[in-house]
Amino acid sequence: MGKILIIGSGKSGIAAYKLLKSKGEEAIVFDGNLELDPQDIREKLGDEKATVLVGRIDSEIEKEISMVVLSPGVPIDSELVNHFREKGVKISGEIELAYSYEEGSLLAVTGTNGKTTTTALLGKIMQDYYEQAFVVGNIGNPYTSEVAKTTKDSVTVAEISSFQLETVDRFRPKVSAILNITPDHLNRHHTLEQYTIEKEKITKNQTKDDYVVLNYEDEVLREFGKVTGATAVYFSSQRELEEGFYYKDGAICQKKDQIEKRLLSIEELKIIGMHNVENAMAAIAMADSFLVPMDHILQSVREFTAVAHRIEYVATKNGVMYYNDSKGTNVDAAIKGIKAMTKPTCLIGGGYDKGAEYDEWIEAFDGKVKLLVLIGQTREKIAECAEKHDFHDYIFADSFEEAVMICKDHAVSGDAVLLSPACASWGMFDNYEQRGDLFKEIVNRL
Ligand code: UMA
Repeated sequence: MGKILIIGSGKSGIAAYKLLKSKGEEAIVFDGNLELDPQDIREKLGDEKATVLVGRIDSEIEKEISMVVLSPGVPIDSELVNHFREKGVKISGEIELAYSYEEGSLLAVTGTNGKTTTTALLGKIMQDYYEQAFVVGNIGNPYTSEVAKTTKDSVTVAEISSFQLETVDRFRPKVSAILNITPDHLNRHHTLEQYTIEKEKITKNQTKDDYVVLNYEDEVLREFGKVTGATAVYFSSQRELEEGFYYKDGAICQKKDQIEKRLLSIEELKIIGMHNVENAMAAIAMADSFLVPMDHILQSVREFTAVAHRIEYVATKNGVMYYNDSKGTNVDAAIKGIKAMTKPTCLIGGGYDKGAEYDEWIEAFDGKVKLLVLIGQTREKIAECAEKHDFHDYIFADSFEEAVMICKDHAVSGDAVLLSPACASWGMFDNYEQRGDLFKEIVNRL
């Protein structure tokens, strides 16, 4: 066997290298960013002798490569990847690589929104009940960094993005979930149809012995449940189902063999908003399909608190409440952010352009947004869209710090300030966590 080329020296690439090395494989790390220093990367790899290439790959080295492992951020149709594909080199992804070493059971969550909260909640349920449970994937902890510790009795809960699903091959979760599908990442997947195909790949190798938890209120997913190879389990926030999990009269209910059970009142939840009721139902349905006893599941659900950067309360300054929803990286997520607000709100929006349309977000303002402060690459595009919807109370800020200060100056006691940008952070930040952390830091300094 030749050498394995890992593309990308971020979190996933580093973890993939360490895993391969521990398994006695010969790996090389490549990163396309010319500004990176190979020595810094070797340090992160913890291997002074590692072959690290930045910017280009020598033809001598190229000849030895028998497989390429992509980091999630690397598009499968990029020039470099196409080049290797044309040469007949096997292309895989970091998730698929990790899965090839999985010894225990895997549960996997995808969807446009809610996947981090659902994964964290399901992870807590599993960690409370089983001796060994890992929480990995898009949530920020690469699967390759944990998989070597798995055993036949361990349980792994993975958050899987559409990027990561592009390269799955044998990946087969015992229980999967697709929470919802709304337009996101269209610059990478090009069309909503292609994005949907990527999401549905989470069930690619599942059989009727496996389960897929689906949102009944998403028409595409409702139909998908009829054709998928896995056993479909539905949840709904809108109606009573003949079988499955649903919200009714202030409670999460389950119907099985025509018998309805009221599982818990939503007042017992520490996470707010109907979207979180959906996330809780999905996690409960997944754990139930995995045969965790319901009383254990519900105890963990009652204890679970919100994930950072998701409508996270930061502080109250001069009577103004500040909320960090930096994870509102697309229109649908940001709609949930603004919908959760009950006060006049100064809203910070804008960032990296993923090719989205902002109409539905502006419509969701619903008279609550007193000022929209726009930042980043998308600010003109959002302003044009706001004009179209007769919303004129916006302002441009040239820096993130300035945006927060403008909000501070305009908000009066009783108002709220919300960072929920409807855009990715790239271009101004490395990731949404960094954006949210800076927001919290500035607010706490006020
Ligand atoms: N790079 C190349 N060539 C390319 C593209 C990137 O060399 O064509 C290099 C970059 O120069 C950089 C490195 O690859 O040095 C970055 O790799 P990456 O973008 O895959 O980032 P990682 O640090 O490995 O983080 C990835 C996920 N990032 C993306 O999907 C963009 C993280 O999800 C995930 O937490 C991590 O793996 C865990 O394994 C973040 C994300 O934004 C949170 N996800 C998107 C989302 O949630 O919407 C999908």
